[in-house]
Amino acid sequence: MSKNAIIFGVTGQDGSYLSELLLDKGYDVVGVKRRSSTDTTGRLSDIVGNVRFHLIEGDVTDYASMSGVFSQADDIFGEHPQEVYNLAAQSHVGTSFKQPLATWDSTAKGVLNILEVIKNDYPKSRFYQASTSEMFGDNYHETHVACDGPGCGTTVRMTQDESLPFSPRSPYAVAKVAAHQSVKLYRDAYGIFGACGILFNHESPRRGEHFVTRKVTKYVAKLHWVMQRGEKPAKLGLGNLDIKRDWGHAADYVNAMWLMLQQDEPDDFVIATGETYSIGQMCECAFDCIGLDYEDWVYTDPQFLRPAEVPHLHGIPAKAERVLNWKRQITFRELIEDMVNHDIELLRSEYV
Ligand code: NAP
Ligand code: F7E
Repeated sequence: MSKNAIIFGVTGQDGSYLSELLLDKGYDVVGVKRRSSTDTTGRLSDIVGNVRFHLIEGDVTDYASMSGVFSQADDIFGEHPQEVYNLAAQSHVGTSFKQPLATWDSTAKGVLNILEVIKNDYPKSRFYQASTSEMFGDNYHETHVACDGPGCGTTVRMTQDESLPFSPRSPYAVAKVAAHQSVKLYRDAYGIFGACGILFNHESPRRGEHFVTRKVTKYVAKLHWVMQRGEKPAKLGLGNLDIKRDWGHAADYVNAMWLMLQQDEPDDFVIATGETYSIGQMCECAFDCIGLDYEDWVYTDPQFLRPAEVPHLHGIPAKAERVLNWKRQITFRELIEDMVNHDIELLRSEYV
């Protein structure tokens, strides 16, 4: 039997990787993009034109629009949508402090709009919700572990898994908790197949340019070319360099989304690498790709500090490894090298 899926947020980083994954698996895909005055399909350039990929317009903040998307997908597939992936959100944490209501509308209310359409008219459609490690906020499990080295004793490991209560630290995270709990409620109350992936940070060469990894790899790429001309660029302003994140590759993470909708029962899963690095260590890795020391090029700019922070993320993906048989394939160093090399190539025509 042929498979089909709707993807909300198809123009984003994850939407593009997930579309490619599903098309490779033989799915018919309806990708939903919101109306825009400029073209937002840059990340989809490899698949626009594929006869099994159908791009339609819709805005998750509008119930009528969601209802219309499902009807259109019905017509395109010739049957009810089998799988529905919701990746749509205002996903920048820093921006959510400046636009809390717009963030709420797309990130929380948008999910309820889709859940209501499923509950009312498409109860057999399986639903994936893009939950986030940001929901844990400043909460973590503490474990004392032996550390290497003479006289070292023990060290405290701070980690997050599915059993940890949420403690959101931004308007974005508050909206994501509301969405996450709504999916759980619709699962328990109405029997909807709703699964939430609690994904830790994942990046790629397609990452938005205002997230910290891409901001750094773009700067490193520029530095690479400008130095070859014997010029010296301005330094890079960043926020807090001591914050720690668990960074994986988006291509690995969309596979986990798909696996969650192939299970017999819906459930929630932490998807992470099990490693954590500070922003400073990430910079070190990126600048290392071109043989430079980041401390010579980076300074702290207060405009990038947030009113509240999530200081330490370190996910334990044991449940996903056990139940989904999922494991990340791409290491942290490979991820950062992939991004730096991509950004160097992107700038080549400007400098050569
Ligand atoms: P992204 O690149 O920012 O993509 C977000 C997508 O949502 C874009 O396609 C955007 O459309 C769309 N969108 C925003 N508001 C919308 C609306 N009102 N109606 C319809 N579409 C709307 O994010 P991502 O990194 O791919 O992440 C995908 C999802 O996973 C998001 O929900 C994010 O919050 C969540 N998440 C991400 C990470 C991560 O580290 N990447 C980790 C955990 C969870 P435009 O192109 O028009 O802006
Ligand atoms: O920040 C710090 C910043 O914006 C990472 C989203 O995909 O992952 C992402 O959220 C850390 C933060 O991602 C700068 O304060 C320092 O502590 O790259 P980011 P994020 O906030 O972790 C989660 C899992 C999601 O769900 C979100 O959708 O880096 N930081 N200096 C900086 N961050 C930015 N953006 N820019 C700086 O200059």
